[in-house]
Amino acid sequence: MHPVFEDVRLKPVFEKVRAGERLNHNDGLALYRSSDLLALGYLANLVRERLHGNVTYFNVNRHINPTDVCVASCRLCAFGKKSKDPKAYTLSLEEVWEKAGQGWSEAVTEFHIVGGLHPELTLDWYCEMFRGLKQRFPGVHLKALTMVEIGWLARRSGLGVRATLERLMAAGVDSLPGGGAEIFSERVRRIICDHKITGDEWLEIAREAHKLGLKSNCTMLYGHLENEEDRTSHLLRLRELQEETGGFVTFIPLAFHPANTPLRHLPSTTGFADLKNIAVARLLLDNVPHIKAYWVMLTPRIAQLAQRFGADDIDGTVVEERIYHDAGATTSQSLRRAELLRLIREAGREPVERDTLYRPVRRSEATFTVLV
Ligand code: V47
Repeated sequence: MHPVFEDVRLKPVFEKVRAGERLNHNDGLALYRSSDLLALGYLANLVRERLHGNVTYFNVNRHINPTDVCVASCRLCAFGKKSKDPKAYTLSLEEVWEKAGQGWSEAVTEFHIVGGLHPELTLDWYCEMFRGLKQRFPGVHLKALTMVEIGWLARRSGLGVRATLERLMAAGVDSLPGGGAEIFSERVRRIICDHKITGDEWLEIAREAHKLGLKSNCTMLYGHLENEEDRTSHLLRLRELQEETGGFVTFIPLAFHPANTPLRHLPSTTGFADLKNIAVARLLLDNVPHIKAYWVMLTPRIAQLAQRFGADDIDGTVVEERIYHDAGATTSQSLRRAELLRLIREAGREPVERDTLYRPVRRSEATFTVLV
């Protein structure tokens, strides 16, 4: 069947996608510059179905943010606070362990743990937190600390990146989330996150982690000051590292939420841009297995549509979310398992509950009844 493309410039891209050929920088630009969203969706869906058939993955996870105190003052962020700010918080180890257990059931297979760059919390403190979590919840996967936090702890401890990662792994960290990559363009980074590690450093820490056998996710923040060139280059740099290490599991495009940030004058992203970013990511990142439509950031409605525009994952139950809600997100903080199933099924996809590394999770009837 030949699709009808309104945008004839997409024809050569279509031929490549049909033949399973790798797309290049100019193809990426052509995709980003096209308004033929249905054609982009058609192409991305072709690739998505080749890789994952009709399945959409989700998981039952809990986010934990131990502290919002952060030495960096990134203009993109509404979450980080200075330690003197009366609204800032830092959980004690006991509080982290207690939070992890709140609402805990057999169901949770992952804790997603990220926070600010705290001026005083040490690598030992984090290791104790992870050991304590593993002791209390031995079956739960710890997806914890972004490359930015790893870089910060490596600097503070004086151990360097490799030894820091080794310590964290020994304490129980099982994989790394994809946050903090933002956009690799240094021109844009200077404005939105000038206190953070550079794009090169983010990639170097990911490389080190992958070399040690630690899998990670990767992200791109869009909808602020970046342009099509920046987005295309960002995706191709991730693809290049993936060729070398094979360590990225999932890519998550993150829509910028301007509320309560110093960039609050910028408009929010549109549904059109959100779906386009999902589709282009699926087409350019041909070596990253999964594309996640993170419902907290996109809204459940767009995350559901994304399952027909290249995404094969919708994230999970989340339970408590702070980073996007501090930046004005109006979505709920948690979705029940039953609601995730409904979103996926109504999109004509087959829901598969997964663990962090995409192994299917089998539930006994008893657990299932509790969850639904
Ligand atoms: O690192 C911060 C971004 C990230 C804002 O790996 C903002 O499975 C938009 O990385 N507007 C955190 N974005 C979220 C994240 C993530 C989420 C879900 C799953 C996974 C995964 C990773 O959010 C931050 C930063 O890049 N961010 N502030 C803001 N105002």
